[in-house]
Amino acid sequence: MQAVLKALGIEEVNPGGFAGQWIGSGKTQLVRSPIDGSPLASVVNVTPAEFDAVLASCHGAFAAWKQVPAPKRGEVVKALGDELRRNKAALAELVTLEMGKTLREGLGEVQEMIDICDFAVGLSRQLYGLTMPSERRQHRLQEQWHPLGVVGVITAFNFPVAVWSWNTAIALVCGDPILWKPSSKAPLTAIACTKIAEKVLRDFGFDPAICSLAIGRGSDIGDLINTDPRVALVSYTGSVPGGRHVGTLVQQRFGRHILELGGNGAVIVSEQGDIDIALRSIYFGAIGTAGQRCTSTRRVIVQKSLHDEFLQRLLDLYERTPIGDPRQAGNLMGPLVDPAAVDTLLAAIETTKAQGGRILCGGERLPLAGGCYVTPCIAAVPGNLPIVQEETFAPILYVMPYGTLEEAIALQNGVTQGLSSAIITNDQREAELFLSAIGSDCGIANVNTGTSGAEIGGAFGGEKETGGGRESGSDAWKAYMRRQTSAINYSGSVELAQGITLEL
Ligand code: UN1
Repeated sequence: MQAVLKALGIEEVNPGGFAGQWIGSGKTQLVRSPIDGSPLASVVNVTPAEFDAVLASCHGAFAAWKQVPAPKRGEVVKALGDELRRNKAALAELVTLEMGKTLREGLGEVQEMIDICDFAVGLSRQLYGLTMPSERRQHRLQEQWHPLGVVGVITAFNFPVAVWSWNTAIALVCGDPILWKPSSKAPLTAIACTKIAEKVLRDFGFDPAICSLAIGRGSDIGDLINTDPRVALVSYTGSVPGGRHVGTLVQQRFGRHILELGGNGAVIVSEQGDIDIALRSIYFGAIGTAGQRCTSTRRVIVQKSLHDEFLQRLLDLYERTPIGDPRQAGNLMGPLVDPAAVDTLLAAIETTKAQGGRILCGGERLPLAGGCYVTPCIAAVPGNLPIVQEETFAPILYVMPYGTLEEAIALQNGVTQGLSSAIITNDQREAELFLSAIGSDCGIANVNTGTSGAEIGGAFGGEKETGGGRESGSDAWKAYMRRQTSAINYSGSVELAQGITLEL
């Protein structure tokens, strides 16, 4: 553990702000590992005045950064990717130590960071604008994409480094500086990443404040980000109530936001599907990251004819789940992030019972090594009970039966969130219906693979109360840039659009 902290530049006490230099004199918090409660290191939060210094330097860095040619900015992101490759094992282990996901998932998370850097390097030469035919003679109509400004990135504990990288790699090539406010539950990984970015920026001779950091509470530091017009775009990952708050504040000042809020992932298991594929996809989707992904599988909607057999096989898998220290390769499930998360799960189980659900397995506290361990839970429910509508950020999986595919799609869509969904079927008509305009209403709709584990190449995000934002690949970069449309007249005379004449 000490070797990992040392390799990533984490000291016993760490300032939580980076404004081109490290600052922090606010409240000190001791970060403990959910694996066994052992102390990792302390972080000193920034005060509101220090936050202002962070934002001022980040905003100041924009003036020069936006003038660097995009492919040159891409070279910086390429070096960032290389540095992440070098630090992959250490960073993954720190993710595991700090928030408890298994090491193999930690490695996957860092791989996502490397992948988005590679994507962004290519993107740095592909920030394409369009030219359109003008309706006027000897005119040209075009659009260009320009850097936007400071991107405030507010991240959650569950993907403590990948979500920063999706935003940062893209924002950097787009010419935007980044101000990161990580979850207070995962500040050490944020310090480690910022140190990596600092080194890369310094090596190139760029202002390291391009990748700034401000650790502090959402209610003070978060709101300073939300309300300050110097932050052009706020990219927020978190709960639905949190997103409603952020979105409202940012909208009041006509800032931009990308909201990545709650999910309620469902998998439809058709009798036309491969049951082994269904089991593996659902199992990983539900217990992976101990059910703490926004893309986690929370609901299984299974065809009546195979309901009982499917459930039995899933229960067998659940009961064999190796739970324990997430650094040990044999364990598939580590702890929840903190004791409060355990309490939330236990409360959801009681509510499920009270609302008529049946707990079929799991949902118990495991007294392992002083950590926040639970057994993963399956509940049989008749449909989307009120508790099923809620995103309980823990390993509780609701299984419900369906008759026709139309009923299954109605169940899948019958929640307020709209992030991720999947169908397991070998019937092309079923798959196409699920993907059609009258199919899944989610931002992610998969066929024969689970709800989580999205690749960075696609745009990531969802509809309804998930917030509508898109991050990561495809053309999500456009949210990080300012679009400018130009009409250019080379005719030597004035011609008005829409056929309007001007007699002088
Ligand atoms: C999240 O849970 O906030 O699709 C992000 C996935 C990951 C990202 C999840 N690539 O599960």
